[in-house]
Amino acid sequence: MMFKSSPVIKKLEKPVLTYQDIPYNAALIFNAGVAKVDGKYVMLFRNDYGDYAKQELKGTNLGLATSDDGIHWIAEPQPALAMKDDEIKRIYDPRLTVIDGTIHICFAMDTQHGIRGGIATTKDFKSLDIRSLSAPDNRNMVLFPEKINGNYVRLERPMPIYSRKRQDRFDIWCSQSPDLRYWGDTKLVMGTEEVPFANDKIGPAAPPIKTERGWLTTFHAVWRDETRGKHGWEKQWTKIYCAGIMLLDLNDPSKVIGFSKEPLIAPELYHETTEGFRTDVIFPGGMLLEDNGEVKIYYGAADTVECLATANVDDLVNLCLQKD
Ligand code: BMA
Repeated sequence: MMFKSSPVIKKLEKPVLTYQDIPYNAALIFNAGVAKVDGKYVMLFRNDYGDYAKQELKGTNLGLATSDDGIHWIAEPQPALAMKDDEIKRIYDPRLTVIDGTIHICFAMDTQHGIRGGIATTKDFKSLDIRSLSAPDNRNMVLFPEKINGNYVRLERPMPIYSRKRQDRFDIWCSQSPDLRYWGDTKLVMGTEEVPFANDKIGPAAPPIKTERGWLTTFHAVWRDETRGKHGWEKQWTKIYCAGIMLLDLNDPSKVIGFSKEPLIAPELYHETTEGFRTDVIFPGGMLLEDNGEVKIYYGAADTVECLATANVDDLVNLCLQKD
């Protein structure tokens, strides 16, 4: 199966951040969350550290980088955050949402008893005030940037196994909370079977942005091909990750107004398809709407580097509304 990015997408030819830009031990720099705070861009990225040349990974921490233009990034001298104890193995794949001036971080947490989705607030990216941790297995949580009908809203991706015939048929769900702590009123947003470029699983990607026509948001979609052999460092990597785009109802974000039946971003460039830990992976975690209508989409590529693509907001909305 060959996938192509939508013509509305412009990719930067080179990644915006790689392990070579990091002043401490780093190997894979990817799946970052990005926000604009007081006019400055901040990026919280995942660092699987170890030795890139030897293809050895030793652990995961989160690093912070800042930028004046959203393109050129400077990493802080030390890692920002890590979490590990008898129960917690690591936290990873952060997504950032600013709500009423407060930075919220959604993250995945691997524990001895399963994968939990966490939501925290932070003032300085050095410590987290954890507001909720889901029951396992759940991850890819993203928060909407404002309360809707008085409640916080998140997209999430629980991982049912027994009830989905022991296959990865994981879907996108939506929950609400009055206080970020107690979550409920959970509704299905989109099932894997609805997405023509997914035969395995889907999940939320970057936190949504608001447009006049609805909440615009990316998702990741996984195509599995068991005939594919070695791609990247491991013996076998059979999955291809593309990004999709959808529009959700402003008043009830569990309702899909429309979505593109074709991928928005597909793996095509050398650092997306050929070089890296798990090639053919596009995994957006940050999406920003600029005043001139440009949308910046930050995505991890090949689970190895952090990249940027841009598109016009109206083009993205039109892709979702297109009838096929
Ligand atoms: C998912 C997560 C992501 C990763 C992706 C591709 O299940 O682990 O962190 O980018 O797989 O390996």
